[in-house]
Amino acid sequence: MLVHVPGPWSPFLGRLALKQIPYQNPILVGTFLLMATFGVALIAAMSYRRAWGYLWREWITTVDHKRIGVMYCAVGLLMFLRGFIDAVMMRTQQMMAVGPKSPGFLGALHGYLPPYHFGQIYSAHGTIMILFAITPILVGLMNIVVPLQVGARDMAYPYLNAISFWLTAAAVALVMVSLFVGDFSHAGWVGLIPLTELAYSPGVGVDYWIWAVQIGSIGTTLASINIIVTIIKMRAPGMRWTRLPIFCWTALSTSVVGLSSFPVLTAALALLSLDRYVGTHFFTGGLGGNLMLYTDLFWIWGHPEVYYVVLPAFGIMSEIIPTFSEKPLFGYITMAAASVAIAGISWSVWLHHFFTMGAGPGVNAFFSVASMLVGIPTGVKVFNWAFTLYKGRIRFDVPMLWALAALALLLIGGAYGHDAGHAVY
Ligand SMILES: [Cu+2]
Repeated sequence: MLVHVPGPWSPFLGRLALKQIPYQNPILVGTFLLMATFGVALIAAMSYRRAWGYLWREWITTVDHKRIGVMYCAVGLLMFLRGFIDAVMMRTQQMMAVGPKSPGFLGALHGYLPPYHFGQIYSAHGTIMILFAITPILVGLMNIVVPLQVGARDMAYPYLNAISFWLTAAAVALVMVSLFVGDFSHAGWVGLIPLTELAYSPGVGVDYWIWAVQIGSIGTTLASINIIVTIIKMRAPGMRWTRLPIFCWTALSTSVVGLSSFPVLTAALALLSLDRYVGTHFFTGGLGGNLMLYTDLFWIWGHPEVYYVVLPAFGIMSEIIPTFSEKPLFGYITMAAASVAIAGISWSVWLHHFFTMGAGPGVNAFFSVASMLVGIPTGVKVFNWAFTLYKGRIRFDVPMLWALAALALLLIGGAYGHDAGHAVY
């Protein structure tokens, strides 16, 4: 475990000191050596192929929506790998640690990860998978597809699009740096309050988490603005709302959700930063602070974020199922309306993430009923997909198999009482 004693402050490095580098942890040192070797090899290969100029001109400085989309997907996939490794580490730890059925691994009663390290992996896994894997992959896909589907040359604001991507990339870089300098938050991906307060987490981990999430969510807010304006203003002549491709309907709904919810997260994290850096008491227990205020603000973003990641996925299904059934989509209007309805209802359900926190029976009842309501537009979608399949000439190609599996998963998840989005939470 790293011991956090604030060291002397210097103008250039701040409080950064050698002891922030976890050289006593063999897992992190091993990971660092592996990544450093890979990095050096990559730099050498790039130099040998004289690819730096090409990389700079064609990718790093590009404002082309397809290239930015590809880079979003690449970053998302890379972080998906990182999140996957985190998951494997958590599961192997649970396998090896002592429990009712396991006597402990090779005499090590508590597995191979110290609790503090496990907490970081657990928090990094959640943060990465939701904010830096699924979200960038879907934003990347919308970037590639939306301008093509509405018949625009590019996004409405190509330069802003590049800024959105590089903000996300910077946030990802912060998360990766936290592996080797200092540490990452151990307070879960939701930033459990009051664990994220300075008194309980005096180290730099929570600060890494705040800054990474803050920068990344500003990038996603800007991306949402871009997609909304592109769909509203850049449609080809003659493309009325009833002719908008169905994926664009979900992209539009999801971006409205993103634009209206990410700023709440930005505000919540800004208040948390004030608590940590300035000594305010927005979320601390005493001195007038309120723990539930943070939880409310976080989930006012957190729940709509569920739909931010599931609506474009619904859009993908709505494109694949008609294509591989060789029939037009059944119930286009209701499908578009269902996307908008899901986006709307996503606003009134956030409290179902903390029913036991003591909001009172009336409030809990309201949020239970509102949560059930999401089932109606989602059910409309499932029936529309089913009727699209009905009497279609179905081709079981790979995309169709994935779409059908997603449909099955949606039904099973619904039967168990989880709505589509919460299956991934
Ligand atoms: Cu929820």
